[in-house]
Amino acid sequence: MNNIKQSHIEFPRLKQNLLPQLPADIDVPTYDRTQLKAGIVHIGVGGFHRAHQAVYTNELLKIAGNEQWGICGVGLFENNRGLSEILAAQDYLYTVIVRHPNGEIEHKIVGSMIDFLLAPDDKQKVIDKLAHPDTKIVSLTITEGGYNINPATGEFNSQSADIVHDINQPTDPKTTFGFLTAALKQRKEAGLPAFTVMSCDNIQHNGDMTKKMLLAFIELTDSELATWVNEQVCFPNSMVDRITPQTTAVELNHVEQQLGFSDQWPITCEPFTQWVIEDNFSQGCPKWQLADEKTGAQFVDNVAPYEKMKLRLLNAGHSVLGILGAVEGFSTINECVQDPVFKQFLRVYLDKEATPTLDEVKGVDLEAYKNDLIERFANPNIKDSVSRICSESSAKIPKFILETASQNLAAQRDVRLAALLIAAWCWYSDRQVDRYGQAINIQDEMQKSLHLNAAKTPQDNLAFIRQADLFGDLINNKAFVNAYIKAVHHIYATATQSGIKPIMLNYLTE
Ligand code: CS2
Repeated sequence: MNNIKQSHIEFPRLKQNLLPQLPADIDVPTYDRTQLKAGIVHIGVGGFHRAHQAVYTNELLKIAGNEQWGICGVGLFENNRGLSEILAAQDYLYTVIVRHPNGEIEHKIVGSMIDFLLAPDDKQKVIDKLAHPDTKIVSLTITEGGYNINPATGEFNSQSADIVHDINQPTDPKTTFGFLTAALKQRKEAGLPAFTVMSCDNIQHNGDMTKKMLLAFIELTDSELATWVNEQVCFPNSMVDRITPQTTAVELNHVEQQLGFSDQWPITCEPFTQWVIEDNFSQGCPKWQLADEKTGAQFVDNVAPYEKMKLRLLNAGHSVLGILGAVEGFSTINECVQDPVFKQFLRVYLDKEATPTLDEVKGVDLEAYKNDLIERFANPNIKDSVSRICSESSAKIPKFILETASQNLAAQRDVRLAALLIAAWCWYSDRQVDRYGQAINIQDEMQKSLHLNAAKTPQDNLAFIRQADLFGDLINNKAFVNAYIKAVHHIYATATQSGIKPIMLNYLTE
């Protein structure tokens, strides 16, 4: 949450004892929160978790007998301090503002979170919480970049500074893997059963991937523990979906003006929500499917086709709009998709490049899914920023776009639109401005190297895609290289004068 103006409070603060006084049309927790135990510890409490898993859990807790499934949030970084203080001041309650395309708004106070620990304050306390007998599930939204995967090889990156630190100082961890390992070791030594590690990040096979990364980390120091983890810890795969823009001052003001109280970190999100999970838990799991028959989670044997569909249509679609939109000077995703050229380009990308790589998804009509997706992107009341979508592109593009492109190349199918997207990413990493010369605020762990490599273009046309840690051996693929060089020429020749739309249009009519 950036740039939120802290208001000078005249409004009563959201707190447990305020709930009985709230207007009847606000959906409030009806269960006794004092009875909840933290069966779930969640690492990475961002907007998405609070609009998704915490909401499903909130609905579940309304059904008697589920008191063991409260959530304790964990923030690993100093920059989670603001959130930690806000949640503590609000008895861990917060408001979810669901905005429909027709302007209708629903308000919900979520009560499933009952505690929050900030790791920099007391790391052992976090380890003890994870190792507590009540903790049955440790869930993660640590972003695509949080898994320490080398995007080109798919292997664990054991060289990163924080990982090296955690290997050398296992009782003073910094990374998720360090904390999980310390806690699992403690559980093993205490004779306690393992918890489930449930990734809720946008990564294909997110459970399998988490298992692979965690085991690779533990193997570096304790192969006996690795064997125990391999045998005892379950890592369900899951597909998660709900568009949740960053909170801005608009939402704080909305709560004050419309609801009459102060919530210093409400969440806004779209009405659509989906969660498909494998039923694979070390110590049972909440019956999230019972939460609400309309929006309950779906437990399935194989999540892979759902994940692939979502990553390659929704997340890739976001990246297509976001990167090209950033060059064009758009600031929100709905603005992008309301532009007919962008909308058509997106649809052609989804139909011609993404869809041929998808497997059949039981019970899902892909045409309807894509139509709905475009409507979701166009929701004028969800002002999802282009900068949120473009943030950490170096972790997203390999997963959202390049895996699809590689599959298309192997099958000798077209990759022109993906190549244009990568060329646009190169141009904006190089120039760091939009077509009008307005600075683009790029947030990316790899920003420096992206810029340095991109800036060698157009003298060295291929410098950007020569970054093997992002693009693997794509540089050796003639069909991709040809499409990419062509796209680079177009963008570098005309983006500043006439923007990217004429080029996109050209690609659609060619
Ligand atoms: C977005 C996702 O980060 C991104 O680029 O595509 O955050 C997306 O909004 C969510 O996955 C929606 O479920």
